[in-house]
Amino acid sequence: MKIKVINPNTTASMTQKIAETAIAVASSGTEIIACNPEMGPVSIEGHYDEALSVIGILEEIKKGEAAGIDGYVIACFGDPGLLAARELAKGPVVGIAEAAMHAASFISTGFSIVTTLSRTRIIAQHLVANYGMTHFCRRIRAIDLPVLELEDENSNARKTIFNECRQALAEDGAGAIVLGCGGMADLSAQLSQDLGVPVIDGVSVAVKFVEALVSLGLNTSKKGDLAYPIAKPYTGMLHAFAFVNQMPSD
Ligand code: 2AL
Repeated sequence: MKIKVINPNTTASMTQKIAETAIAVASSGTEIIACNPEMGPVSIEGHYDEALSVIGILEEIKKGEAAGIDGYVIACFGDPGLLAARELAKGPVVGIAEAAMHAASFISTGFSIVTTLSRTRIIAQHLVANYGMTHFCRRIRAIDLPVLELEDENSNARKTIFNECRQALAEDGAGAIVLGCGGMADLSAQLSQDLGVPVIDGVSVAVKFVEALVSLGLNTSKKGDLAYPIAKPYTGMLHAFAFVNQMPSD
């Protein structure tokens, strides 16, 4: 099967890191196609970045549908454009935040999220509520480092994340940690080992969830609100985004 893993920001080094993580967990019969949009923010650190990233994500989904992709991962912790992507896609689309939170709820009774900038905590908070995870999420913590610091080998991001996770375990009553950024995808194994609790990277679990759904023949429901978008003209710069070709439904 073919799974397209979309890094919603346009930083190629982060896309590469996400690709390596996805390939490492994928089954032998799974082809991972990792990409980032051509246009959009270099990092997603707020509502504005998130809103503008969605156009590029949808372009990648549209290209994926033409290329026969079986399922998608949206690899940014805000799960930007998730429902819009599901409208466009035949197969399953899974966001890394929903994947990580659901996985954490299977293996602990409470988790803490460790994310990047404080201003993005509200995005995670909205998702926790939306996904029915209020019962499980103990606390949303921020390390207050910009997303692109995670790409800098010389930054102290790793140490800062480790310390925040340790504090979460000491103070929050959490049994697991959810990493709150796609750029943290390479850190979960080492952190799990060092901290002695499950530290969950959403990229890995989202790939495995998509594999499970595709292999069970479970596609996005095309009944109701996730049906293909309504064909109508789009004006101005968004002219090319009008949905014109009704995808074959089954
Ligand atoms: C993210 C993420 O996962 N990728 C990105 O650019 N911004 N979210 C976050 N909270 O740091």
